[in-house]
Amino acid sequence: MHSINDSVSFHSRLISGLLFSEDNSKKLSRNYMDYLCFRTLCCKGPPPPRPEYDVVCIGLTGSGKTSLLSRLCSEATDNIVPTTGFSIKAVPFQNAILNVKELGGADSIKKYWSRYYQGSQGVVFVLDSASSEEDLEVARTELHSALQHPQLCTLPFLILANQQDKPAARSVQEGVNCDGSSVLP
Ligand SMILES: Nc1nc2c(ncn2[C@@H]2O[C@H](COP(=O)(O)OP(=O)(O)O)[C@@H](O)[C@H]2O)c(=O)[nH]1
Ligand SMILES: [Mg+2]
Repeated sequence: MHSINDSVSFHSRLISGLLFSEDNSKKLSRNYMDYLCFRTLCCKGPPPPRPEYDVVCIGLTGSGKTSLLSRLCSEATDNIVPTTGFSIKAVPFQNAILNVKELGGADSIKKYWSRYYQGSQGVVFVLDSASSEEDLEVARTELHSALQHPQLCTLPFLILANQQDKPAARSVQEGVNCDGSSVLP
Protein backbone atom coordinates (compact mmCIF):
# COMPACT_ATOMS: atom_id res chain seq x y z
CA MET A 1 0.00 0.00 0.00
CA HIS A 2 1.24 3.54 -0.78
CA SER A 3 1.97 5.96 2.08
CA ILE A 4 0.91 9.60 1.73
CA ASN A 5 4.52 10.51 0.91
CA ASP A 6 4.65 7.93 -1.86
CA SER A 7 1.41 9.27 -3.24
CA VAL A 8 2.62 12.88 -3.17
CA SER A 9 5.90 12.05 -4.83
CA PHE A 10 4.08 9.88 -7.36
CA HIS A 11 1.83 12.78 -8.30
CA SER A 12 4.62 15.27 -8.45
CA ARG A 13 6.61 12.96 -10.67
CA LEU A 14 3.59 12.53 -12.89
CA ILE A 15 3.07 16.31 -13.08
CA SER A 16 6.72 16.98 -13.80
CA GLY A 17 6.59 14.26 -16.38
CA LEU A 18 3.69 15.94 -18.13
CA LEU A 19 5.02 19.46 -18.01
CA PHE A 20 8.67 18.92 -18.52
CA SER A 21 8.89 15.98 -20.83
CA GLU A 22 11.67 16.50 -23.35
CA ASP A 23 9.25 17.32 -26.16
CA ASN A 24 7.32 19.88 -24.16
CA SER A 25 10.37 21.62 -22.81
CA LYS A 26 11.72 21.97 -26.38
CA LYS A 27 8.41 23.46 -27.48
CA LEU A 28 8.32 25.83 -24.48
CA SER A 29 11.86 27.07 -24.95
CA ARG A 30 11.31 27.48 -28.73
CA ASN A 31 8.15 29.55 -28.12
CA TYR A 32 9.93 31.62 -25.50
CA MET A 33 12.88 32.26 -27.82
CA ASP A 34 10.46 33.30 -30.59
CA TYR A 35 8.80 35.68 -28.15
CA LEU A 36 12.15 37.17 -27.06
CA CYS A 37 13.21 37.65 -30.71
CA PHE A 38 9.90 39.30 -31.51
CA ARG A 39 10.26 41.70 -28.56
CA THR A 40 13.88 42.49 -29.39
CA LEU A 41 13.30 43.06 -33.12
CA CYS A 42 10.03 44.95 -32.89
CA CYS A 43 10.91 46.75 -29.64
CA LYS A 44 7.44 45.95 -28.40
CA GLY A 45 5.22 43.06 -27.60
CA PRO A 46 2.07 42.29 -25.78
CA PRO A 47 2.18 44.26 -22.54
CA PRO A 48 2.65 42.10 -19.45
CA PRO A 49 -0.73 41.33 -17.88
CA ARG A 50 -1.66 43.75 -15.11
CA PRO A 51 -3.72 42.60 -12.14
CA GLU A 52 -7.15 44.22 -11.81
CA TYR A 53 -8.75 45.28 -8.53
CA ASP A 54 -12.31 46.39 -7.78
CA VAL A 55 -12.51 49.60 -5.80
CA VAL A 56 -15.54 51.51 -4.59
CA CYS A 57 -15.42 55.33 -4.53
CA ILE A 58 -17.89 57.13 -2.26
CA GLY A 59 -18.45 60.62 -0.88
CA LEU A 60 -21.14 63.30 -0.94
CA THR A 61 -22.25 64.92 -4.20
CA GLY A 62 -19.80 67.59 -5.27
CA SER A 63 -16.88 66.24 -3.21
CA GLY A 64 -14.94 65.59 -6.42
CA LYS A 65 -15.16 61.84 -7.07
CA THR A 66 -15.68 62.10 -10.84
CA SER A 67 -13.02 64.81 -11.11
CA LEU A 68 -10.51 62.63 -9.25
CA LEU A 69 -11.17 59.61 -11.48
CA SER A 70 -11.07 61.71 -14.66
CA ARG A 71 -7.76 63.23 -13.56
CA LEU A 72 -6.33 59.78 -12.84
CA CYS A 73 -7.40 58.74 -16.36
CA SER A 74 -5.78 61.89 -17.81
CA GLU A 75 -9.14 63.14 -19.08
CA ALA A 76 -10.36 66.74 -19.16
CA THR A 77 -11.98 67.84 -15.89
CA ASP A 78 -13.63 71.06 -17.05
CA ASN A 79 -16.93 69.58 -18.20
CA ILE A 80 -17.74 67.10 -15.46
CA VAL A 81 -21.44 66.36 -15.20
CA PRO A 82 -23.06 65.18 -11.93
CA THR A 83 -23.12 61.39 -11.64
CA THR A 84 -26.60 59.90 -11.78
CA GLY A 85 -26.70 56.61 -9.91
CA PHE A 86 -23.26 55.14 -10.32
CA SER A 87 -20.53 54.80 -12.92
CA ILE A 88 -17.56 52.51 -13.44
CA LYS A 89 -14.17 53.58 -14.72
CA ALA A 90 -11.03 51.54 -15.37
CA VAL A 91 -8.12 53.54 -13.98
CA PRO A 92 -4.81 52.32 -15.38
CA PHE A 93 -1.62 52.40 -13.30
CA GLN A 94 1.77 51.09 -14.33
CA ASN A 95 1.43 47.83 -12.39
CA ALA A 96 -2.33 47.43 -11.97
CA ILE A 97 -5.73 48.46 -13.22
CA LEU A 98 -8.31 49.69 -10.73
CA ASN A 99 -11.92 49.18 -11.75
CA VAL A 100 -13.42 52.00 -9.73
CA LYS A 101 -17.14 52.09 -9.08
CA GLU A 102 -18.25 55.63 -8.25
CA LEU A 103 -21.45 55.69 -6.24
CA GLY A 104 -23.46 58.91 -6.54
CA GLY A 105 -23.66 60.93 -3.33
CA ALA A 106 -27.22 62.27 -3.60
CA ASP A 107 -29.53 61.55 -0.64
CA SER A 108 -31.72 59.31 -2.82
CA ILE A 109 -28.70 57.15 -3.79
CA LYS A 110 -26.59 57.23 -0.62
CA LYS A 111 -28.95 54.89 1.18
CA TYR A 112 -28.23 52.19 -1.43
CA TRP A 113 -24.42 52.46 -1.31
CA SER A 114 -24.00 49.29 0.72
CA ARG A 115 -25.73 47.23 -1.99
CA TYR A 116 -22.71 47.88 -4.20
CA TYR A 117 -19.97 47.09 -1.67
CA GLN A 118 -19.83 43.35 -2.31
CA GLY A 119 -16.67 42.20 -4.07
CA SER A 120 -14.80 45.46 -3.43
CA GLN A 121 -11.09 45.15 -2.71
CA GLY A 122 -10.48 48.73 -1.67
CA VAL A 123 -12.32 51.95 -0.78
CA VAL A 124 -11.79 55.60 -1.66
CA PHE A 125 -13.79 58.12 0.37
CA VAL A 126 -13.70 61.65 -1.05
CA LEU A 127 -14.38 64.56 1.31
CA ASP A 128 -14.97 68.13 0.25
CA SER A 129 -12.73 69.68 2.88
CA ALA A 130 -14.05 73.17 2.10
CA SER A 131 -17.73 72.34 2.55
CA SER A 132 -20.00 73.81 5.22
CA GLU A 133 -19.76 72.38 8.74
CA GLU A 134 -23.23 70.93 8.25
CA ASP A 135 -22.27 69.05 5.05
CA LEU A 136 -19.02 67.93 6.61
CA GLU A 137 -20.96 66.43 9.51
CA VAL A 138 -23.12 64.45 7.04
CA ALA A 139 -19.94 63.29 5.25
CA ARG A 140 -18.36 62.24 8.58
CA THR A 141 -21.44 60.16 9.42
CA GLU A 142 -21.21 58.40 6.04
CA LEU A 143 -17.48 57.94 6.48
CA HIS A 144 -17.92 56.35 9.91
CA SER A 145 -20.58 53.95 8.70
CA ALA A 146 -18.43 52.96 5.68
CA LEU A 147 -15.40 52.37 7.93
CA GLN A 148 -17.49 50.10 10.13
CA HIS A 149 -19.36 48.27 7.38
CA PRO A 150 -18.62 44.51 7.52
CA GLN A 151 -17.81 44.39 3.79
CA LEU A 152 -15.43 47.37 3.93
CA CYS A 153 -13.91 47.35 7.41
CA THR A 154 -11.03 45.04 6.50
CA LEU A 155 -10.18 46.66 3.13
CA PRO A 156 -7.50 49.22 2.30
CA PHE A 157 -9.31 52.55 2.86
CA LEU A 158 -8.20 55.88 1.41
CA ILE A 159 -9.74 59.11 2.68
CA LEU A 160 -9.06 61.94 0.26
CA ALA A 161 -9.47 65.42 1.74
CA ASN A 162 -10.25 67.05 -1.58
CA GLN A 163 -10.67 70.70 -2.65
CA GLN A 164 -7.51 71.67 -0.75
CA ASP A 165 -6.92 74.58 -3.13
CA LYS A 166 -9.92 76.45 -1.65
CA PRO A 167 -9.18 78.99 1.09
CA ALA A 168 -11.74 77.42 3.45
CA ALA A 169 -10.23 73.93 3.16
CA ARG A 170 -9.66 72.07 6.41
CA SER A 171 -6.78 69.74 7.13
CA VAL A 172 -7.31 65.98 6.82
CA GLN A 173 -7.58 65.61 10.62
CA GLU A 174 -10.12 68.45 10.88
CA GLY A 175 -12.00 66.99 7.93
CA VAL A 176 -12.42 63.49 9.30
CA ASN A 177 -13.22 64.34 12.89
CA CYS A 178 -14.27 67.62 14.45
CA ASP A 179 -12.70 66.85 17.85
CA GLY A 180 -9.38 65.96 16.24
CA SER A 181 -9.34 62.36 17.52
CA SER A 182 -8.74 59.61 15.01
CA VAL A 183 -11.72 57.85 13.47
CA LEU A 184 -9.53 55.25 11.90
CA PRO A 185 -9.44 51.77 13.37
N1 LIG B 1 -11.58 73.99 -6.64
C1 LIG B 1 -11.75 72.67 -6.74
N2 LIG B 1 -12.84 72.21 -7.37
C2 LIG B 1 -12.99 70.86 -7.48
C3 LIG B 1 -12.04 69.96 -6.95
N3 LIG B 1 -12.47 68.69 -7.20
C4 LIG B 1 -13.65 68.82 -7.85
N4 LIG B 1 -13.97 70.12 -8.02
C5 LIG B 1 -15.20 70.68 -8.63
O1 LIG B 1 -16.29 70.28 -7.82
C6 LIG B 1 -17.44 70.06 -8.61
C7 LIG B 1 -18.01 68.68 -8.35
O2 LIG B 1 -17.07 67.70 -8.80
P1 LIG B 1 -17.49 66.22 -9.17
O3 LIG B 1 -16.25 65.54 -9.57
O4 LIG B 1 -18.65 66.20 -10.12
O5 LIG B 1 -17.99 65.69 -7.75
P2 LIG B 1 -18.76 64.31 -7.43
O6 LIG B 1 -20.22 64.65 -7.33
O7 LIG B 1 -18.21 63.87 -6.12
O8 LIG B 1 -18.47 63.35 -8.53
C8 LIG B 1 -17.00 70.23 -10.07
O9 LIG B 1 -17.38 71.53 -10.48
C9 LIG B 1 -15.48 70.11 -10.01
O10 LIG B 1 -14.87 70.87 -11.00
C10 LIG B 1 -10.88 70.47 -6.29
O11 LIG B 1 -10.01 69.77 -5.77
N5 LIG B 1 -10.79 71.85 -6.21
MG1 LIG C 1 -19.69 62.24 -9.77
